[in-house]
Amino acid sequence: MEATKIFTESDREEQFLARIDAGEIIEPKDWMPEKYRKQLIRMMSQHAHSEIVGMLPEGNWITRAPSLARKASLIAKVQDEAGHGLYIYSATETLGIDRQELVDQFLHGKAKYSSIFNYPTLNWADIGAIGWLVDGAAIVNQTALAKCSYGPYARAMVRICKEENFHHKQGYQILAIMMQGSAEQRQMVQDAINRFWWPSLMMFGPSDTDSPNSAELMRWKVKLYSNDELRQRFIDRTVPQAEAIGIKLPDDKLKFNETTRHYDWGEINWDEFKQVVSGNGPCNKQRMKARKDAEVNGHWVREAASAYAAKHYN
Ligand code: BYC
Repeated sequence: MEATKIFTESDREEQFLARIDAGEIIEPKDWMPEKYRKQLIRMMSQHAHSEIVGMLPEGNWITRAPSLARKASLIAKVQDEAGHGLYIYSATETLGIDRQELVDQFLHGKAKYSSIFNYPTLNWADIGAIGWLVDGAAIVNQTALAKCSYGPYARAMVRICKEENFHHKQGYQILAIMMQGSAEQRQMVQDAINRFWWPSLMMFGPSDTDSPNSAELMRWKVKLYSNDELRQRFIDRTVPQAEAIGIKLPDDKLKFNETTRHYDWGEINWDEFKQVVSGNGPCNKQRMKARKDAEVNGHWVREAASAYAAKHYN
């Protein structure tokens, strides 16, 4: 009788890496290293929290949008962000963690969210800047993630990217129209871009030499490109869009390099990035308070929904 082969942990890990190398997609019921599962939970939950917190700076302008049409499209965008958060929470739950646990980690400061949402939205052009720059950066990052090795995350990204493309276009359109308006309107746009350009570049994370998670995530094809590669891709596609509508990006070193065929650009203020990520950005406290208040104020809704589900669906 043939002996049954006992697979050790390292055999399984070798098989897993062979699957990754062959470009196979990992599904929730497949064997995966514990570190892969943990890294995905960290990264995906940070992404979900970012989508939810991202509703706050834009939600700030719903009551003050300059027309009914602008109000309707802004409401739709903010609602889309809620949907993105929920898809990604669901995708994260396939890794064997409960949504409430993820939310608790966030509310207790144990899970991060994107630095970009700790900046205030001071004028209407900021809504255009967020759509154009923040959603533009998100598209570059998430188009790559739509091909990542973990099936539920990759599939969530496909739909999210389609919606982000709408957001990107509505943001760019807001700015393009304002740039054809009065001197004051053009000044508002320039002011918004001056404030949002560098924080948008920070969305891609620390530079490659300072990114502790990248090597592992790239080995597992969760990340297909490094932080700096995606940042460069975003700059290369955004500069011509700025020029097309007469926006000046606030970087004197920004210049097309004929040899590399990419734009050269200046230096990110990494001290500012570290401050914002560690809780000391302009709006960190305000954002956390808003989310904590929402958790408390929404308690009765969750309780009522659970009671209804227990009565009708169990
Ligand atoms: N902000 O080793 P690294 C959106 C943290 S939502 C805060 O390079 P990794 C949208 C990082 O977590 C945008 N923290 O990390 C929504 C790590 O800390 P921990 C969110 C940051 O994971 C509404 C440490 O720094 N998108 O698009 O390899 C409206 C070291 O970094 C940031 C996603 O989350 C940051 N910017 O790479 C419109 C996409 N950067 O956890 C738009 C998915 C880094 O070790 N996530 N950190 O304590 C990713 O692609 C990657 O997680 C990142 C970071 C590129 C963000």
